Amino acid sequence: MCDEKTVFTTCTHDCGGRCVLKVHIKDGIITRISTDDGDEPQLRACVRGRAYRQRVYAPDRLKYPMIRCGKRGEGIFKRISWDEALETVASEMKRIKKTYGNDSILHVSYSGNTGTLLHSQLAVVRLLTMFGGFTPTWGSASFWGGLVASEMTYGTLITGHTRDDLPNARLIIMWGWNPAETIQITTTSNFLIRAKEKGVKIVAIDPRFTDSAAAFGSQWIPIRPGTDTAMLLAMAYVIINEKLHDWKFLNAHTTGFEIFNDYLMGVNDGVQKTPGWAEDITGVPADTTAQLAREYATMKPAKLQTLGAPGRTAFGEQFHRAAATLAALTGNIGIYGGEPAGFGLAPVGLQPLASAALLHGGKPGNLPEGTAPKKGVHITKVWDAIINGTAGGYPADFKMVYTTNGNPVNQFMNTNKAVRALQKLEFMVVHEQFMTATARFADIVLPVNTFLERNDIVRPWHAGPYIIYAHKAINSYYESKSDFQICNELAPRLGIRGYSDKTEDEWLRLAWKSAEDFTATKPLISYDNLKQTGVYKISLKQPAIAFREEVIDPLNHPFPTPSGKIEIYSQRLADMNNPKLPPIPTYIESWEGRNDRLTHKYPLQLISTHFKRRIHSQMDNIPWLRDLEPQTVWINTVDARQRDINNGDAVKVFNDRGTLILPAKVTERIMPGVVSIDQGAWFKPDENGIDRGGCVNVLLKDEHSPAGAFCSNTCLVEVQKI
Ligand SMILES: Nc1nc2c(c(=O)[nH]1)N[C@H]1C(S)=C(S)[C@@H](COP(=O)(O)OP(=O)(O)OC[C@H]3O[C@@H](n4cnc5c(=O)[nH]c(N)nc54)[C@H](O)[C@@H]3O)O[C@H]1N2
Ligand SMILES: Nc1nc2c(c(=O)[nH]1)N[C@H]1C(S)=C(S)[C@@H](COP(=O)(O)OP(=O)(O)OC[C@H]3O[C@@H](n4cnc5c(=O)[nH]c(N)nc54)[C@H](O)[C@@H]3O)O[C@H]1N2
Ligand SMILES: [Mo]
Repeated sequence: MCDEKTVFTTCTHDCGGRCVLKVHIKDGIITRISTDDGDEPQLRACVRGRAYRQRVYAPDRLKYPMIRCGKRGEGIFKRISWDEALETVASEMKRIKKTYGNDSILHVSYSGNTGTLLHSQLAVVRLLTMFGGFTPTWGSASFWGGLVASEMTYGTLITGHTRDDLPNARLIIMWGWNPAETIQITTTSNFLIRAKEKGVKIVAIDPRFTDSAAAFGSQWIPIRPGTDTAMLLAMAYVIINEKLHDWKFLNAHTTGFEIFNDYLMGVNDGVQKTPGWAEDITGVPADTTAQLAREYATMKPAKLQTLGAPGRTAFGEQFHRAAATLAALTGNIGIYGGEPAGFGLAPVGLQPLASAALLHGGKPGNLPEGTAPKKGVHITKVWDAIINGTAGGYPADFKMVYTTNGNPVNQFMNTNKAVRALQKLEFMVVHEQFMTATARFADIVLPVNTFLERNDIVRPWHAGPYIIYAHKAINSYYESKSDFQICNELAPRLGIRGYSDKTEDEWLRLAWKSAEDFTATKPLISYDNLKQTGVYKISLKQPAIAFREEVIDPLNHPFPTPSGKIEIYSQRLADMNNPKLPPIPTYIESWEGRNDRLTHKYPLQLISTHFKRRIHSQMDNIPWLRDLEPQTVWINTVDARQRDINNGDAVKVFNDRGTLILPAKVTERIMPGVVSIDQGAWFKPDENGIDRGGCVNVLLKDEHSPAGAFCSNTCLVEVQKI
């Protein structure tokens, strides 16, 4: 008798999408994965979700607990029992706690899985907290610049519209935004196509001619990385000079316009922020900037859409502050078809589920406002903190790292420094599905199941208006367990009582209840109903628009800032008294930018982008997806010719921090002076320490912006034919 069934679930990846996966199962084995073919808007899965069967059954998937027997980082392990593994972890943790104190345990996780119950850190954070404490990390690799800017400008992260509002715009600027590859709510591309079909003008501002520019765009404006703020300021200059700004809106809803205007006109620094001034910095012709400024001010309503890439730069928060200011200048806030150009959560309620998935363990109410919490290490400083400890000003001398849901050796910047840092540890434990670059440094590796092997509830980024119950489709692979199960079994061995008094189902029910208590979109579907139907689409009569009430009725609905208005000038920033975090949006010249003296040695700006065939480092090993597009370095024909490089040639990309070797993709889809490598390829150093896998983080500087943005688009390199 064969047993066939179809289970409805969804990826819990951190692409922000959440699509319907129909998992076809025969005798407990997945035979194929198909997707939503029901009513529009369908939640259709992308290539990664459709290929997930190859990940679950990959030959290199971890099956058993493992203990290191080679040198740290060498990757030589042997199989042990769960009992022995958990006993070893518990006794080492107790020893380290006793000898060095709880603070010496550094918890380094990230966003491998972004479900609700089992999201990233949560299971381990609970465990380590009940164990007496640990040192956490802070910051978001994704969009910290936008997060801080939204808090400072609008006083909230709820600064977005639902995607069904895209066709209501007359102009959409995709500013460093490539949703055709990076998803961020499954329906995004669908609504962009509808906008295009309606005749909406769609402009892409990006150093690369992206798939999104190709699919949706009417115009591509290439721009040098890290210089976007200059272009935004020049657009503001043109709008004000030509009296195209929305006076009524500015008077009613903003503070600090005059000070910003003085800066644009060069009252104190003698520099007028004209399109000509910006052209020197950005490489965008002055006429193009001026023309776009006029269009943005007059083709109302207009959307300036962005996520994180231009803000993942040396002074990334200035980009987001300037973008929000431009939206305010033109009155594109609180109206259908407009967009506040902020962090982007839509006002659909249910924020607790969304924020758990968004903030990687942080809470909106807890934002460190540009400064580190008392006891935490910024994600870009983890390696430095392990190497230098208290002598380097960090909260402790770290002896142990606990990693779940992350591959930081691969994904945090400066991989070669990571390799040096981790040698210093006394103990490291990693929960993983594969023997990643990070897991290779562990003493104990614990095998974890995938989202197809457990239940959860998930929803897309930006509070996208649907929720999916992710049903368990198959039993756990070999001896793998969920992070939650592992922690639950470790807890008593650590002397912790009451780690969990609930089943998985009871925890999920509780999470659902707390979301319901919070939500504005009452009444919600019941938990049991959600579990049964699988997909719950919140029906919106019209798009959800941030700041609707604030703009229509400002007296009764002030903006949640100290002044009650949109703060073009922020007193909170002024009070920080940091010249690199000025109170008005300001262009600040970047380190490792175009004018750095280092360009004599390393003349090319490197950006590191998110790739359609991976989710960060996940799925790099999947054959179907490797066939889709090879890992390459994009280089413009002009730069390639100067270096005698032909398409497909193996080239060396290098700087003082590291070297990698990849095939060159010689293309006019990237502007001259800039090269690009998709982040997430697996770090595979050869005997000389040269990375053969194409892991871009061997090149990147482990630095953050003054407010804490992850600067993965600020880097100088040279490329040579080998
Ligand atoms: N240079 C550069 N670096 C970047 C970026 C960039 O643009 N440029 N982007 C940054 C961004 S935005 C992000 S979000 C980060 C992502 O960084 P990470 O979250 O570290 O990346 P992933 O590869 O998605 O996931 C890490 C690991 O989680 C494991 N995993 C998956 N599910 C589970 C689970 O349920 N439990 C456990 N224990 N493990 C699981 C996977 O096997 C994978 O190895 O990378 C950042 N790094
Ligand atoms: N397929 C896939 N989708 C993903 C992910 C993934 O790994 N794979 N990761 C998810 C995660 S966690 C995140 S945070 C998001 C990231 O989403 P994004 O930040 O939107 O993605 P990126 O590819 O980093 O950047 C978008 C575009 O910005 C451009 N860009 C880079 N630097 C600059 C700059 O200085 N100025 C301007 N104007 N443009 C610039 C790049 O060329 C790229 O085309 O994607 C999510 N979606
Ligand atoms: Mo991210």
